[in-house]
Amino acid sequence: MTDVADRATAGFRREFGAPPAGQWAAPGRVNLIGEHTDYNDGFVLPFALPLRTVAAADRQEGARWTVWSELSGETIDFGADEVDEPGRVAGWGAYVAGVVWALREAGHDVPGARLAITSDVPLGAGLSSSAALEAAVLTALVDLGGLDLPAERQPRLAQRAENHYVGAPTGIMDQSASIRCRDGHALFLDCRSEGVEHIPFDLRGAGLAMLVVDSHAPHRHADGEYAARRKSCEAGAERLGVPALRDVTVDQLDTALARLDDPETRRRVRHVVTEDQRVLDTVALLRAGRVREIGPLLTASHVSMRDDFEITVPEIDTAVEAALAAGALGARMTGGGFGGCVLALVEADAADPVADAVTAAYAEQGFRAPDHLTVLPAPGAVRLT
Ligand code: GAF
Repeated sequence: MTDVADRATAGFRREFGAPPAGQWAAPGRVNLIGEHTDYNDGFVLPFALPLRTVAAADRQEGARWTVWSELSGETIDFGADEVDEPGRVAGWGAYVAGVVWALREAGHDVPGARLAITSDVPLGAGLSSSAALEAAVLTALVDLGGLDLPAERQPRLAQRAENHYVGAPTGIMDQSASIRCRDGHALFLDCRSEGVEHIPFDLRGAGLAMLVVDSHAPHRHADGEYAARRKSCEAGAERLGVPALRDVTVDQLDTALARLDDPETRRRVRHVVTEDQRVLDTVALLRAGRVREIGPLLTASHVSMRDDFEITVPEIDTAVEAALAAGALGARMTGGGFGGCVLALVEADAADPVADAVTAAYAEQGFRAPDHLTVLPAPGAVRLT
């Protein structure tokens, strides 16, 4: 198959009979650590994948947007009327229309445009294909229209598209990762201030590799469960009298837990508070160049997601256990949960044996065979041509 960017340009030419004015690429992500902390105003540490969504685009007259998607094979067309009424553009088109809507809502003079969209980011694997789509479209429209919207303000706008137009109550991590990540670095993001620090993450230099295993576990009620976790966290913060769970430190945790009478809320709070600390500890190790030592923090994060936040599924737990038993230095589910991918930090020469061990464990359990790839931190959204 040809390169994702070449396919976007070829698709644009075929659909619209002319070359595009440019191409904009935005990556999917994995989250190294810091799960379900973003909407609690906490800390996250994602990095961008070398898998990208590309928008080849050009301006067109008037407030009209015409969009071809390689994946669906459809071309959709909508104007300002449809955009201004959330719900009128559905399916994948809602992510595109949502970005136009959020820009217009924020007072930007959004240029009409024709776009051709291609992607290497697998759908439904928990690798942020939706944020990659939003970010590719957003950066294309910002550049085409010469809009005054610096990169640091773009994630909030893309998140608004997802929350209010698409209707998914997600935090700000995925859009920030797709837009703000840097090659060779993980993105340490404070989700309250939106301040970032680019943390060098030199896996190769440390003789290590990051294995990403796609569990292929069907997403079971993921949307409703995500919203339920978010509600529990908000209820916990309210009961504790803090603006968000970010405001509870690990030193205060026992006292805080003693004030909560609902055992489920206690578990949710414990996950978020300890997870924030694990992000800070991981960042401290990476800053000191002690990459190999982050393994136990990754595994502790997984245990917390499994036992306290209760967002893992048997396929995911099997992958983590098999990877650890085969010698991974640490392993955890990445992303929102109820399926998706597992990260395993491994010695560079152990990636294949660990992947084989996971595949064998899946066969033994009768699960559909997993896919895997090894990844290095890639750049965030960028104009290609
Ligand atoms: C999903 C959401 F989109 C993110 O905002 C984040 O909450 C994540 O789940 C869990 O850490 O990817």
